[in-house]
Amino acid sequence: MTHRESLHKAAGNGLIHRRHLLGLGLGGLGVAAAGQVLGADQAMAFELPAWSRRPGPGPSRYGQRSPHTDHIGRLAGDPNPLYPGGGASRSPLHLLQGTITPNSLHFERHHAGVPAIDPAGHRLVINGMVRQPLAFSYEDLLAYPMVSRIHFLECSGNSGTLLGASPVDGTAQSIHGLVSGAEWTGIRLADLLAEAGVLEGASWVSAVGADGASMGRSIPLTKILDDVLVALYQNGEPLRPEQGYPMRLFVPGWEGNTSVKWLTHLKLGTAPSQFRDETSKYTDTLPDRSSLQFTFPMGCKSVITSPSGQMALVRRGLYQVTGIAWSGAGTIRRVEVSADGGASWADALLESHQSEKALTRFRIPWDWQGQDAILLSRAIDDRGNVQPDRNTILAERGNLSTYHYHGMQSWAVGTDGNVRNVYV
Ligand SMILES: Nc1nc2c(c(=O)[nH]1)N[C@H]1C(S)=C(S)[C@@H](COP(=O)(O)O)O[C@H]1N2
Ligand SMILES: [Mo]
Repeated sequence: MTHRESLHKAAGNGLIHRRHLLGLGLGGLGVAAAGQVLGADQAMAFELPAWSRRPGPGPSRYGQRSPHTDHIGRLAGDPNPLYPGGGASRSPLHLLQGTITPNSLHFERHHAGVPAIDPAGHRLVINGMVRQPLAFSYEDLLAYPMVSRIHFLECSGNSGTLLGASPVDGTAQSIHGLVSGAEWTGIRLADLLAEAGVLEGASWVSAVGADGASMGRSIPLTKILDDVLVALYQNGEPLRPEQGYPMRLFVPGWEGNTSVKWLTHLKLGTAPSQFRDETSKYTDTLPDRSSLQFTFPMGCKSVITSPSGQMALVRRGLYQVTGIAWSGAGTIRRVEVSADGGASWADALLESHQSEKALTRFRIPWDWQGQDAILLSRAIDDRGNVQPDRNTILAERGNLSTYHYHGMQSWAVGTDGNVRNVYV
């Protein structure tokens, strides 16, 4: 056993203990770090680049990113003339760090495109089983007290391709990019309902959007009173039109479809409305052909975003294996990583703040010396939920449905350094 292995091995095939990310440094590991050691003469030769020699442009009204980062974008499917405005775009998970998705890169899912809503002409109506039906303008809502919460949003169609018979040659973005994280600010719907006065016996709230799809979803009143928001702001600025401007329902931890955008109507009743989006869509066909309806909380899940599908490791040495984890049931407590296809596991460092129904960033150092490897991650939440492997999901649910996949992702690293999606 080499010095390196005996001191720092956390699990098989090169995983290094996460303590080396906690201020103890990676310097003593004897593996090549990425930086270049400067000789005295090179330091002398350092010259001021052109941009340091003169002032640049002054302040601007609305910020733009560096032109050197404009390869970072959402990945949209091709438009379908039979489905105008329909479709999705995916967040570039493999090019982001941290846990907050910039608004311009938040994933999108629209059933009839983005409506051009003038807030002056928009109303939110609350009626049905309430003492006094109410209508709110955007201005009315801005007068209410608001709360801010950091949460993930995930489409239940995310990662569904992993239920397919053979692994697609995809990226973290193309396979898993229908999840994003943001700080959502808005009014607790419980406060608005208290004003309308919920009548005895009401148990469901039906929410409808003002888009061309009139998308609707029914949500149990217990969840609404627990933590649902009428969100008006995202990461500190008014919602983007793609995310539901001027207002959307935000249902923490539950399948993205329930967070109805461009929210215009909330009706209280005693039963779900059986909208199209909760009958023909977003139900799971089970092996016996029965339909499982209302799978609300998103499962405990993680994905390694780097190294990930279609990346290439270009040098031997030290890599940071990093990714995101989340659970619709609670808070991520632990993420384990394997580099040998699940034979051995090491705890990753949870480097970000951990909170309820929010993305958590994990990281672990890995020494790659040109060997074959299969990288996997496994999330565990504070309710004891453990992310299952793909075979367990298939055994339990079959693959007649492509919604609600939260099994593990395995990335194979070849001796040539190429990374690809595989099944183990
Ligand atoms: N009114 C309306 N709300 C909607 C949708 C829609 O098409 N119309 N799409 C839903 C789906 S399927 C998802 S996953 C989320 C996506 O939210 P985002 O586009 O802000 O990421 O919004 C949901 N709310
Ligand atoms: Mo969705």
